[in-house]
Amino acid sequence: ALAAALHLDDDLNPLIRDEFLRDVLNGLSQRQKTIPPKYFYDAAGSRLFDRICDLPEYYPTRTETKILRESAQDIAARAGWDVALIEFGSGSSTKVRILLDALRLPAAYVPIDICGPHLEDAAAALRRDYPQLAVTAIHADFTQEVQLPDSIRGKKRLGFFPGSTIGNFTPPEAEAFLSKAAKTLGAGADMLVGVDLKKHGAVLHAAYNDHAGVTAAFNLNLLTRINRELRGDFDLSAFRHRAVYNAAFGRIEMYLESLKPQIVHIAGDVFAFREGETIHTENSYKYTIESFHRLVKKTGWKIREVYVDREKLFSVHFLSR
Ligand code: AVJ
Repeated sequence: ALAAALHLDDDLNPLIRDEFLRDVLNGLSQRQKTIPPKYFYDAAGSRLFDRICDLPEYYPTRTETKILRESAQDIAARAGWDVALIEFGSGSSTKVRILLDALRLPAAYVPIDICGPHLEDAAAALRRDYPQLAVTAIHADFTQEVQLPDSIRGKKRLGFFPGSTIGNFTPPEAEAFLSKAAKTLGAGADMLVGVDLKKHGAVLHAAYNDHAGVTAAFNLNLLTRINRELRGDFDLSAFRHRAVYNAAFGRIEMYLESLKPQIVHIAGDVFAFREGETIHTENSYKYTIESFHRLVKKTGWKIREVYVDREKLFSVHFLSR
């Protein structure tokens, strides 16, 4: 209620808005124009992402959900009693319910998300469905330093980073994030990380080029957001969504491609696009179990268990400090 009264949404949170402007002006001044994927998640973008998760081509969500259901008891036994569950990039907080149902008297749930309105809605729904659970929502960009609430001081922590959100980081960034999370969560903490696995390029291509065009709408919504929040004048019909699998880098790359030579204004600045010129909007790295474990070994975490579906599409890793 306080957050709603203060209008703590992305459009009006001055810290996040200033950084958005800086990152967009900076990113569009590079030779390869680029905008960080965290800016996809305004209220409309968060809703579009929820629709992506339900697409027939987008296998990660339903596969990870199945893995979590099948491993929930094992996860709960490893995590123990009275843990504080902290989720990085919690979105609609759907998957965490599988853990909350299996964990032994969880002490608290701390969802962290960059999208204020989506976070508050998800937190309210959880408070309704889990009245015994202390839910402390943190509206923040988890790629920056996040201060955990005093209410979970002294509690054993379980970090939750599902969905292969870690794939948005380059491998060195992923390593740095895991090292920082180890420090934030503290001694004795555990962490569950969902990681998408390398597979046939055609399966990956289909997952990011869905027939219904939801991924295209999600990508293009970034331009709508710039138009609204940063006084931009992007013509949405003059750009198209592109997603390709770069096998050499082991990653899906998403772009917005200019369909003609054109000039765009943002907050008084001018940007020229050639026909075919792109804005790089997202990387989504894919790992093998071995390559992810090599990365984890360079951080403060030990690998306790890995849960995988039968088809080896997706993996969930249980890490301990
Ligand atoms: C939220 C980063 C895991 O990379 O699959 C889905 C985002 N982009 N479709 C992903 C996304 C296009 C998603 N992550």
